[in-house]
Amino acid sequence: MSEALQEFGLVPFFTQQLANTDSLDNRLGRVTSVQRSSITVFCAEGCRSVQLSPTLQQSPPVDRPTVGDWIVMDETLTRIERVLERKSLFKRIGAGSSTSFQPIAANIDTLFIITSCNQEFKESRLERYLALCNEAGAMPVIVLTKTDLTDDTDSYISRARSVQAGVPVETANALDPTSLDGVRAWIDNSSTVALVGSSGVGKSTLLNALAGNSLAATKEIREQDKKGRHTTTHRELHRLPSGGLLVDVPGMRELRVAEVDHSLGVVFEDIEVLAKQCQFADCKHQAEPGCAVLQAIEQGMLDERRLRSYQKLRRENDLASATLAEKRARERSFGKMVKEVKLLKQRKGKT
Ligand SMILES: Nc1nc2c(ncn2[C@@H]2O[C@H](COP(=O)(O)OP(=O)(O)OP(=O)(O)O)[C@@H](O)[C@H]2O)c(=O)[nH]1
Ligand SMILES: [Mg+2]
Ligand SMILES: [Zn+2]
Repeated sequence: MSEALQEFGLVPFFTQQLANTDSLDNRLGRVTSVQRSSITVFCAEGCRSVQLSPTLQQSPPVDRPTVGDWIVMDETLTRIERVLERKSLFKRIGAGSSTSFQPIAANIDTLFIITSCNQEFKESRLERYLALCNEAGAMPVIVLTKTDLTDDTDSYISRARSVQAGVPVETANALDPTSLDGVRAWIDNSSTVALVGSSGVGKSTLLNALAGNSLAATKEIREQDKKGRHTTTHRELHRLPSGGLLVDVPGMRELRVAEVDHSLGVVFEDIEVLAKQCQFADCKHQAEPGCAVLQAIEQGMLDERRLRSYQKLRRENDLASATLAEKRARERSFGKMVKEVKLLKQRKGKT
């Protein structure tokens, strides 16, 4: 196994998927960026710009190579022929009216969910990210940036800790390199970390501070509403000079969920445990008698905001998951019809 590829996160999970490692080693690569018209891959020869094979071009967006994917190229090293099975995939429902999954980063070990100590901080946004992270199969770490802008970092820490029991919370002031030890502890030689969060929270600034030089562009946020300016425009996998791989992701405006049923139970385990004690098994926790969830709110054990957030995510998830299931069923029956027409044509040709 090439040392350079190992430094880009190549582990046996991927090489085991190859029939003959020796002959494929030089055709193996990792996707470092995906832009509208080109894909960049790191391989034994260095970085190359490549295209997709016609089959991959026609596959659903979620099956096409995304940042972090391990891929096999053709012999000329100009085309991606195959995407290796992924260890993890962070994805969301595409923005706008889209009803399909958009892959964000593949084969990540850890997700830094980045939020800043100012008015951008919102528990409900973190809950959304955590549900998607759990579904992706990555380890979540909440990173609170801009600690230099508040006198009360502790209150942000305790709010961040309240969104899912046991999730680590780290703090960072990008202007002070000595404040980054906690964050750095999650980065090691061959693991991959993706940086996600709203525009302007300081993802690229953190990447640069960890790298010790300027790998990505950064820009001031708007003074009046503290919103970012969408400075990073495409996802990119960077290798730190000291080792470790970081995926810088553009700020996300919209983070819609679907098929996170199980993960909502993980993030909101406290509510689901309480719900089991409600008098009615189908309790909606609205005004029913004997509702253990409402009782916990009354007693100050559970924040009402958290229940609202849970209910909103459940509704959104149910709706989006049903739409996806319908779409898949439609596609299946269309695929079946196309096959039948082909078969019919073949038979006609023979007679
Ligand atoms: N005071 C302070 N400013 C910070 C810190 N981290 C980032 N900033 C500033 O926040 C602004 C936005 O930072 P970026 O790194 O561009 O934010 P981003 O999350 O990458 O934004 P997008 O690329 O738009 O998603 C810049 O002006 C940074 O200097 C910090 O810890 N403290
Ligand atoms: Mg950025
Ligand atoms: Zn109830």
